[in-house]
Amino acid sequence: GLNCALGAAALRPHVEELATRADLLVSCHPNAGLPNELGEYDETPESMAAQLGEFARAGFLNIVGGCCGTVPAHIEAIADAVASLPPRRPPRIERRSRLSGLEPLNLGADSLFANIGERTNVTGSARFRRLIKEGDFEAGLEVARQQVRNGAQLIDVNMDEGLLDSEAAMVRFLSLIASEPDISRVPIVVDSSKWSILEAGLKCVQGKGIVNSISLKEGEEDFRRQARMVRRYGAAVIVMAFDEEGQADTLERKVEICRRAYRILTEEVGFPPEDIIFDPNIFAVATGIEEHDGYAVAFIKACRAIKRELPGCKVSGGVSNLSFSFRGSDAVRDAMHSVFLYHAIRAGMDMGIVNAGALPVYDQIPAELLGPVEDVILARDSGATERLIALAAGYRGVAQRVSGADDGWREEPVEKRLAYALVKGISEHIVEDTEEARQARERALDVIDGPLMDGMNEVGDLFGAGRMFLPQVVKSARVMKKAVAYLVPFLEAEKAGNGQARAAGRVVLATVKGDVHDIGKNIVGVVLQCNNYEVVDHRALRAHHALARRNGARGFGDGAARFPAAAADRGRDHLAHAHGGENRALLFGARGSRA
Ligand code: THG
Repeated sequence: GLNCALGAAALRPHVEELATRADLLVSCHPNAGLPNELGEYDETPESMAAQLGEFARAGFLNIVGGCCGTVPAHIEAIADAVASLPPRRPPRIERRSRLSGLEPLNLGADSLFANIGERTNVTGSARFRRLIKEGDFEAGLEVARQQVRNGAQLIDVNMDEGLLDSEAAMVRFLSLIASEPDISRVPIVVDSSKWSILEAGLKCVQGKGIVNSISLKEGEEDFRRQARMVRRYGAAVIVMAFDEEGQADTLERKVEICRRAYRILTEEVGFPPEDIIFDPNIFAVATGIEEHDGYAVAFIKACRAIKRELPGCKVSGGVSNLSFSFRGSDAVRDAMHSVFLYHAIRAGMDMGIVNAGALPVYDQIPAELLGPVEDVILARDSGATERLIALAAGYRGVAQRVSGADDGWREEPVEKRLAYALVKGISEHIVEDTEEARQARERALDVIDGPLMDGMNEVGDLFGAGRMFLPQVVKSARVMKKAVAYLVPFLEAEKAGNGQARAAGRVVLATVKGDVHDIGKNIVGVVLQCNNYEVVDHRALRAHHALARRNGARGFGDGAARFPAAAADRGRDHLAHAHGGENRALLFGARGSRA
C-alpha cells in the first residue's frame, strides 16, 4: 500500500502501477494534499473523496483511508464515496521469471537470451582478482559498470579466492554496487561454491537476485535446507547438474539430476518453477582428450530435454568454460562462444554467463573460422580439434605440425631436437633422440632432469604466455611420456645397480583416472622413484571408492569430474591413512579445475 506522501492526485500513477502488478490486496491512504507554506493541508473532504472514489471505480483499491491532514470529515466523505463499489479483484499475473535490481527483469518464453556479465569474478578475471586483492574496490566497480554498459542484463559476482576473506569481500563489493544505480539497476547473481558466502551476498542484494549455485552434491538434506533459505531471502536459484556421484557430463545424467532437483524443489520445498534455473554444465571441448569432444553437444541436447520435461524452469551456463583450451586466442574463443550459443539458444538456453560485449554476431564470423568451429562444437568428426588448433595458431600462437614434413630441425643438436619435439608435439623420433641423449650422459635420470625438463619448461612458458593451447600441451605431455617410458628400464637398472636399499620414503600418488593431470603425475612418479622413493600409484581411484565412502568421503570416484575440493581432501587423507600414517599423498589437479 501507499500512504501519506504527496496527496491523492500525485499518488495516482503509483497506485495504478501497484494495482496492475500485485496479485495481492492494495491499500491507499494519502495526505490531504501536500502541506502548504503554513504547514496546513488544503484538500477538502469533498475533493479527496472524489479522487479516491475514482481510484476505486478504476479498480485500484481494496483498502482506503486518509493520512496526515485528514480528519473524521474526510474519512466519512471517502467512506461514502466507495461504499457502493465492489472491492478490487487482484489480477492473475502471468508466470515469468521475475528478477530485479533497481529495475525489473522479467523473463518469459518470448524473451531474448539474457547475458550475465562474467568479469566481476576473481577466478574468472586476472585483472579483477588483482584489483580486489589490492583492495581497490572502486576500480572493481568499474569492471561491473563496464559489463552493464556492454549489455550485461545481470552481473555475476564471485569472490572465491583462497587468499581473500571472501565473505567480507562479497559484502563490501555488493554494498558498494548498491549505491551505484547504473550498476545496481540490473539483478545480481551471487556466485560462490560456499554457502556462507552466498548467504553473506544474499543479505546485500536489493531487489531479487540469483543464487549461483546449489546442487545435490552433498545430498538431499543440504540441498533442501539451502533451497529453503534461498526462498526466505526471496531469490531465484541456479541449480548445477551435480549430485553425490559428481558433475554430470552425459546427456542422461544431466537430465536425470535436473529432474530429481526439480521434483524436490517444486514438490517438497515449494519453489516456483520460474525461480529455478538449471545449469547442465558447460565443460571445455577440444582439450585433446577424446571423451571431451561431445561436451557441447551433451549440453545442447540437455537444454532441449530439460525445457521440454520441466515446465517453467530456465536454463543457464558458464559459456567461457567451453573454450578454455584456446586461452590466448580470443578471436577463436569468441567465435566458439557465438557458435555454441547459436545452437544452445535454439535448444532452449535462456541465459548465460558471458564476457558481455565480446560475443561476435554469428553471421559475422569469418567463414574460414566458422566451419572449423562448428565442427568442434558439434563434434562432427575426430579431426575437428586438430583443424581448429591449426587455425588458432595462425590467429596467435605456436604452430604444431598437423601433417606434412619439414625435417630441417633434424639437423640440430639432440637437446634442441628434444625441445622441438616437445613443443611441437612430435613423437616420431622421440625414442631415438632420447636414446642418443642417454648415451651422452652418465645416468638416464640426467636426460629427464636436463633436456626433457628444459623442453617442458619451454612448453610451460609458451602456455603461460598464451601462445600454446591446452590440447597442444596434452600432446607435448604425451611426447614426454613416451620419452620417459623409454627411459624407465634404464632407470630401474641403475637403481638396482647402485644398491641403495633404504627407500627415502613412500609417496602415494593419485589423480582422477583419465584426467589430463594423469600424465604429469606419472612423470613425477618416475622422477620420485629415481630419487629412491617408493611410489604407490593409484591409477584408478575406484578401488578405493567404497572404502573412502565408508570413511566419510563423498563425491569421490573416478571419471573426469568427480572431485570437489573437500572430497579431494578427504580422499587424500583416506589414501594417506590406508598406506600408514607418515606417508605423503600427492593429488594432482589445479585448484579450481575439476580434477
Ligand atoms: N556455471 C555457473 N557459474 C559459473 C560457471 C558455470 N561461474 C564461474 C564460471 N563458470 C563462469 N565465469 C567465467 C568467467 C571467466 C572465464 C570463464 C568463466 C574465463 N576467463 C578468462 C580465462 O580464464 O581464460 C580470464 C582471462 C583474464 O584473466 O582476463 O574464461 O559454468 N552457474
